[in-house]
Amino acid sequence: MPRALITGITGQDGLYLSELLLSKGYEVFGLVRGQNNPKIALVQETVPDATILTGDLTDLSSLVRAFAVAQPDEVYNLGAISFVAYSWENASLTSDVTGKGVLNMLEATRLYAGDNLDKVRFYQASSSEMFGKVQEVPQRESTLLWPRSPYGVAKVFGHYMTINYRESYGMHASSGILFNHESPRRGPEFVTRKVSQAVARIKLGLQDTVTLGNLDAKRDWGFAGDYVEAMWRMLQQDQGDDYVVATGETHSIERLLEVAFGAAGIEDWRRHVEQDPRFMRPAEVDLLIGDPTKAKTVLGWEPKVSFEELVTMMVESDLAEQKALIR
Ligand code: NAP
Ligand code: F7E
Repeated sequence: MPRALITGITGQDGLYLSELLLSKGYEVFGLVRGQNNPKIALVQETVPDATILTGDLTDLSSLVRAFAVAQPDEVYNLGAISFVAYSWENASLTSDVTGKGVLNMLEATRLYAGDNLDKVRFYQASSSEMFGKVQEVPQRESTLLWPRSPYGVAKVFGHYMTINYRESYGMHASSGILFNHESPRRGPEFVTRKVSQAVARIKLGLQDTVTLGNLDAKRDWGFAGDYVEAMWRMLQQDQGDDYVVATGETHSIERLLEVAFGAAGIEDWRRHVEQDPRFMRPAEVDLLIGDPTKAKTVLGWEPKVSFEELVTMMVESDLAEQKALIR
């Protein structure tokens, strides 16, 4: 039975990846931070067969202990402070967790493997935010990185550190440059879920408007359930490498609003949307669109859920959740 250690198991991707690996017969260990993390219950309910270990990405000794217990064949480093807007207000913490946390995980992996680095494979959750002020359209593995937020800068550090461990020590280390991926499990602070939750509540008469920031930004949005499959496929290759994982389509926030309100049968979305500079960012990433050719040709990976299906899935899930809350 292969063994996997996942950081960030309480997050959106951690839950989908745990489900995928358990369905493939893996023994799954998930790192959870804090002395009484409220999301432990969610993990236990969603993936009861996963084993929870305590640790924090900023505490190397806790990671070394987690490796000793999990004895992993595969390591998926998904843990991060992942909300871009928050990263300006907490730049140092974001650098420690999202940036230096990757170095801690790579070191813990190297210490665990000792002279036998072949025994473990490493996945780093890199991000399209690294492209920031994009230097090429669409963005691919070779596109120059130009991050626009402390989060993006921290991810660039983790990305290059992963490549450096591959080149310095011959570690089987892969960096998945994933474009935005969403689901009903997406945190409510991110724009897709903020919109799907608001649409559900507006439809049910629980609120009248939603307040957003920049409606012109464009993102390449896919379904998180599809994207964790690409992570796993990267670690099944003979060599570690870097891969862009994206749909190859881009949509504006305005288009997101049109599709989300439309899914609830509300045609005139503009009547329900307000804007507030509070939700604008000091430096915006205007356009992201990925070229997933390498993932398709090398990994045999393709997204299955379309943008419209994804948004409809999220609105329907939030409608069911909100209805259950008012019952
Ligand atoms: P998420 O839902 O925000 O989950 C982040 C996870 O990191 C949570 O489990 C969180 O634990 C954990 N974490 C935060 N600080 C930690 C610390 N100090 N030590 C250990 N764990 C810590 O993020 P996601 O959407 O699943 O994304 C997974 C990874 O992919 C992240 O690294 C993210 O930056 C990256 N990524 C995401 C996307 C996307 O569109 N979703 C795209 C590209 C890359 P708590 O529950 O305790 O906070
Ligand atoms: O913003 C605009 C905002 O917060 C998307 C993370 O998973 O994907 C995610 O980062 C866009 C931006 O995601 C609101 O300005 C407008 O242009 O949903 P988001 P993100 O910043 O793209 C990348 C790939 C990651 O790696 C990250 O971890 O939407 N926007 N109005 C808004 N965004 C939010 N959150 N809230 C608004 O009210």
